[in-house]
Amino acid sequence: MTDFFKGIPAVTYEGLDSDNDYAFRHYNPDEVVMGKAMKDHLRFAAAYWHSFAWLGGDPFGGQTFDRPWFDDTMDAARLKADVAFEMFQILGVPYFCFHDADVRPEGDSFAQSTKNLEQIVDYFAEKMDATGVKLLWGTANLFSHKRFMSGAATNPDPDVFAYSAATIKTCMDATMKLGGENYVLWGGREGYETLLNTDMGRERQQAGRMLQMVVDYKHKMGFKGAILIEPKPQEPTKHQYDYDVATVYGFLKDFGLEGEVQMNIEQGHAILAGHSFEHELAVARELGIFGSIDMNRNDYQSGWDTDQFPNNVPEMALAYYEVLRAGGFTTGGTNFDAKLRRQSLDPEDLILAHVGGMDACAAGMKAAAAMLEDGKLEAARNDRYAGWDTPDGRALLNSDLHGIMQKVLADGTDPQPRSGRQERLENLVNRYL
Ligand code: XLS
Ligand code: NI
Ligand code: NI
Repeated sequence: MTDFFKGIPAVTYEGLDSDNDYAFRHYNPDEVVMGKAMKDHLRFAAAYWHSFAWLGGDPFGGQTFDRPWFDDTMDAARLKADVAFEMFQILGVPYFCFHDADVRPEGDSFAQSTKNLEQIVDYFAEKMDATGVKLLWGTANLFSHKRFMSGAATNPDPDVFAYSAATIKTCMDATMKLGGENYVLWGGREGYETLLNTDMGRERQQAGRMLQMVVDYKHKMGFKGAILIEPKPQEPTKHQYDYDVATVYGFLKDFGLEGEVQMNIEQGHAILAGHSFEHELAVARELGIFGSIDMNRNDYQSGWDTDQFPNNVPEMALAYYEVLRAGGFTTGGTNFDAKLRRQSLDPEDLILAHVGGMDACAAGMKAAAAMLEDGKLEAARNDRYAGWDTPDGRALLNSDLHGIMQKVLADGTDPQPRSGRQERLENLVNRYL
């Protein structure tokens, strides 16, 4: 045991009447909701990078956090792992997620960085065995080091493409070895700053080829998990190629990968793209590519990714409603890709941020389940489209313009507008919160 979280108790469910900061008021892991335990609906994961590798900097100031593992040595990496697993246990999160760069020191060569990663992977394996904590997904950080400043797969320099491909292989190997349930690719610096120096056609081809190689390797190594792409419209580059779910779907189609790759959808990225979170979830569901979620929250006034812990239950209810309508998670889960504010210095802040986030998700999920089980919202939706379920409605899409015109003339078709009943439905949703 380290003494980082000294004095902080394991967090358990105490229910709505509890006044204890270190208790869940909604998240009751074994409570059954719609035939499934809450922990299996939500599949919570903690993100290594924001919780343990982020220094607390912003564009105007550097490090604010003071953590005993902020050092580029293997000993520090092991201490960081010790503390991370202590947090997973305090919270009772079943999963975690990491990038290579979060967990191991950068070596002075590719070979050394790989060796460092392998050693930490062995250390993780022991800790996972001892605690039962599992890996939701692994990923490669192909954006922080300056070698990636002009992109990874989309770099104008083929050496960077090669370095990136080799790095992805080591991270897929690490994920496989730890029994990870998914492998994630967020675009990082796959985008551009100015068209004046950018060959967009080449960059797209390079990105497509890299993704094909990832999928080939997945099959070759026998990885049973899902490959997930995480769309984001801006930041760090001005124009990110993986703008949103619909854009990524077009890209997947182009490279013949639509049956191979699913989406990891982040709330904050949806907001930056000018969408709601539930829009992105619904698009992925309708396209059959829903995978997992990164559950942070964006500030609505800022134009960047603020990665705050979630606390808005009504929004989460609508998001989990779409997740439940998609059939829930299979390999995916709810990853907190969220970070503290840089003034939240204390170890307690890190625990309480997760407690609040998990509870807000649980409350949202329960409300979503109640809405779905009651069926009033779906009944109203079905009623709105009921005309399409009549014999005439069904025949329409198999007809043609000429035939339809003949029928409109024969029937004297004269459509009458009907209310969309938005306010009534909004009132209905509020009853579940
Ligand atoms: C950045 C992304 C990143 C991914 C993992 O905005 O959210 O944290 O989740 O590379
Ligand atoms: Ni993000
Ligand atoms: Ni993310």
